[in-house]
Amino acid sequence: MVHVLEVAFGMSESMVDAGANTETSDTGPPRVDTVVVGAGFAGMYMIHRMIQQGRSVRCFEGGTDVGGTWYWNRYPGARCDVESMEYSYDFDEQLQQEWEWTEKYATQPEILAYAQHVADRFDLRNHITFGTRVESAVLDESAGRWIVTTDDGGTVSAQFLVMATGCLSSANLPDIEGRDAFTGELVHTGRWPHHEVQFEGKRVGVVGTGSSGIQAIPVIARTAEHLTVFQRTAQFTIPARNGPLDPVEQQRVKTEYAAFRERNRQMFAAFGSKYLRPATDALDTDPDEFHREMEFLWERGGAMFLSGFRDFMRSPEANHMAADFVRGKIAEMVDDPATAALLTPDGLIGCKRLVIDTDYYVTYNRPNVSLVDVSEQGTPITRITPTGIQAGDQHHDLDVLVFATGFDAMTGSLLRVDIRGRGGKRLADEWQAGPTTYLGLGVHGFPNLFTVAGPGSPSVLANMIIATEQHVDWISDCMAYMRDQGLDLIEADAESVASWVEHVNAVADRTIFPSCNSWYVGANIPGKPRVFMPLPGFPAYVETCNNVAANNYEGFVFETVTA
Ligand code: NA7
Repeated sequence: MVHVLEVAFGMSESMVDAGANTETSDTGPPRVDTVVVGAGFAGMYMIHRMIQQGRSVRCFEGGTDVGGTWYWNRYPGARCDVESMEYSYDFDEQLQQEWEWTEKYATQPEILAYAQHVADRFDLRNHITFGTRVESAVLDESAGRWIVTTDDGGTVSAQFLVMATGCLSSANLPDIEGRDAFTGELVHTGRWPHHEVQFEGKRVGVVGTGSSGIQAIPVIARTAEHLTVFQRTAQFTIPARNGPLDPVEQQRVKTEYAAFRERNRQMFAAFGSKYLRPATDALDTDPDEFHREMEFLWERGGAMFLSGFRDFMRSPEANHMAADFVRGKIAEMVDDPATAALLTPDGLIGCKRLVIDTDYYVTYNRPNVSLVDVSEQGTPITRITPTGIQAGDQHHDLDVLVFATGFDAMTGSLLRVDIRGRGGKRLADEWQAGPTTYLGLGVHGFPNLFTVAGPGSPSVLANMIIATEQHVDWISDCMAYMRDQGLDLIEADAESVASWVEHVNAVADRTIFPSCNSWYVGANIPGKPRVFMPLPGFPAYVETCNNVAANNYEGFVFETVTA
């Protein structure tokens, strides 16, 4: 079926079977109820819900398989920082009972295998056109439909357009002079090739020390002849303490999976309820007691490190206490004091997304690893040469160059599609000063466009699978409501958008998050407007979404299209 679609799009835009359950048309492009962009975890579940509702759905995916983030980020050491028993779908009890995870934190290949299993189990592939990107989506206002055009020249008309394009999917490959002239192998962690990249006997350079670099560096160091890490900003990372998943623990969770999920949904970031302990404020804690607790948290490891005290994410003073503790640990772990000093971050901890690692800092004790400071105070990279990197006066000879330089987060992939709503207005223009949404789900002027994990929703500040499931359920329920009520179009009201943006800022301003130069505020992309994009606090957000739905989708406006 998919093959028919791809071929037919190239030949004629009408009278084609655009895949499972698709309407045909003799006057225009093939019609479906819903177009989904992206076949990561969000898109896959969206397809499933559409099938359940008996709707025709067509998903376009740039990759050759499902998995999204876990399809693209196949770099060595890639691993989730949410524990396996929590980083999985909870919409199907049988699915969560039958899947067996092997490690506390799952590797990329295991998560990808899980995504593939879900695609097969729920028969999703028939509805996905792989290797095809959506280039534009233009609203036909009179018909109330989205005309979606793909990079193979195909066009499809849809009532609903669901952007499941991912928050960390538009790779940021810095435009450094000479980049394309490098004669060795040049790769980006977020676009890792499908062939095996060889490090053995090679001089490897890694640019970037965010989560991707920190995961890849210890693994590459094991085989590379020499590894040079180019660090612009030091990053805080906490030991993951990963290991095999205890089968008894896995079984115990499965005996009460629904309740376990529910407890996690009540957590700030929708994960980690099993680590909940009565928390106090660091500023009110006796210094010895504080230190004991910090040692405990460090030994436990993992992303819940900063939940140990209630004021870490609210009070800069308390946060500094946590940051100083970790700075002390770095000094203990790294043998060479100069290297330790370079690896020690200034400022607040957790303000940029906290990284969790396996053997990161101690990797710098290896004789085949060196660290180069490419910050303004050090020797910034001036250009890439055919044989390496020029930083300050020094040329570093390299055979393989790994860019672990992150993503144009949250809006990058959305805006890569030329989306035009009412009056032909472009989403990219409307968002020039920063993204504005209602609930992170709808945009004024763009009826029947839904963004899954869009800016203004918890998204990257929550367990992503759970956050996207909540969005997909909300969107699907909304579509069902519209069908029941005979409504064709839904659009976020301009005032609701304005007050939602204010709300997101107010909530974020009660935390330390907006204060540093992170990808949460778009600071990693030159020229990107500085706006804090995600909304902290999953449970309160879900309650708001539920109330909006219960109040007949308050803040949205509905319309009926008369033919
Ligand atoms: P991040 O966290 O955005 O990290 C990117 C890293 O690349 C960071 O250290 C950057 O330094 C560095 N960078 C970016 N551009 C350059 C240039 N031009 N020169 C030198 N260094 C550069 O991306 P990740 O992929 O590691 O992680 C993203 C998320 O994915 C992560 O938070 C997890 O949620 C999973 P900077 O700090 O900007 O100075």
